[in-house]
Amino acid sequence: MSQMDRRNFMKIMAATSAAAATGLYQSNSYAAEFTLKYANNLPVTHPMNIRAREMAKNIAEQSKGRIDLQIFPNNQLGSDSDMLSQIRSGAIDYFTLSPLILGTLVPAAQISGIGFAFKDYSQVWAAMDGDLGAHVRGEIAKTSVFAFDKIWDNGYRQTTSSTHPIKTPADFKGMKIRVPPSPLWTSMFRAFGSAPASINFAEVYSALQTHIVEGQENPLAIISTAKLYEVQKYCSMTNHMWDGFWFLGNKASFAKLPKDLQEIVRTNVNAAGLKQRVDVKKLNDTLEANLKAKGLQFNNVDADSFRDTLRSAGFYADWHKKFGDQAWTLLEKYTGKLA
Ligand code: X2X
Repeated sequence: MSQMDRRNFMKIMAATSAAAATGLYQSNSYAAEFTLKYANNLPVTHPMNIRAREMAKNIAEQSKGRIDLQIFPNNQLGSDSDMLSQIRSGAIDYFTLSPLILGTLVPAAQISGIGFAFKDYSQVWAAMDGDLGAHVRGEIAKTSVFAFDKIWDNGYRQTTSSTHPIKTPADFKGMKIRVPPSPLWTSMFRAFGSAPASINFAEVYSALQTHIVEGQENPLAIISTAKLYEVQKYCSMTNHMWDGFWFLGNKASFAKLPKDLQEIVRTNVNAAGLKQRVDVKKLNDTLEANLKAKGLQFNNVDADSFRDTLRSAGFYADWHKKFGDQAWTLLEKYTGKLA
């Protein structure tokens, strides 16, 4: 090899392995007819990205290479707020987002995040695969984006802190806690008397590390894969809400695909979502011992006292009014009476 060739070769090798390490690299040796972008906010090791990579491979195979679904994990394309703008405009084709953050665009979508609403997963999937989910997808479809039928899982959310454990509702009083950008999240922690700060997930690790906030709340699979245990001391199993990820598509982009390719995408997104639900639940159910070994101190709480605090603060009554009787009845059809 000449000096020049060698330099180019090394450059290409470096670029290739850097791309592979970040999960950006897609091994298509030919140009696909449709190159589509799917972006998300989670680390490459989270089940969401593991199942997404498998899904992209299946889509490439089943479409005989006509679709190349490129994955941009870990906020590579920006924060959730940035990616929400990108999918609205069509700069990206697919995006997974919490129903509550989607609430900044579609307020009705937040209803699945009402505190202490779903007692267990049988209620969650009955509601989200049933009439409540259908209602929300109908509201989302009034915008430039749509949601695939099967919502992906995030899990029941737990509270971490660098200052003190949350044992009773009073421990939330005055706490500087990061919440994702969403009116419902802010309202819920105000009802607990906390001082919530809206911060995109992309900034959470550094916000905790630099003590801009004391704590945050997320399912164990995220506390683990995003290594939040490195900058937190306590983990309180508050289970204060279930959260998922709507798999969103840009309508105009999807409409450009021939019907057979639409069907391949739809089938694979929904199938991967069902597998991801199983993976996420398993991780959330088994990570406690692992995180304890990494130094997090765990405690359980009495959920009823937290629910009572929200009830006394008027949280359920306020949101019932905001969502309206029809939507609230759909929620309570699955959860039972909430207030
Ligand atoms: O922002 C969060 O905390 C996260 C990762 O759980 C969501 O996407 C809602």
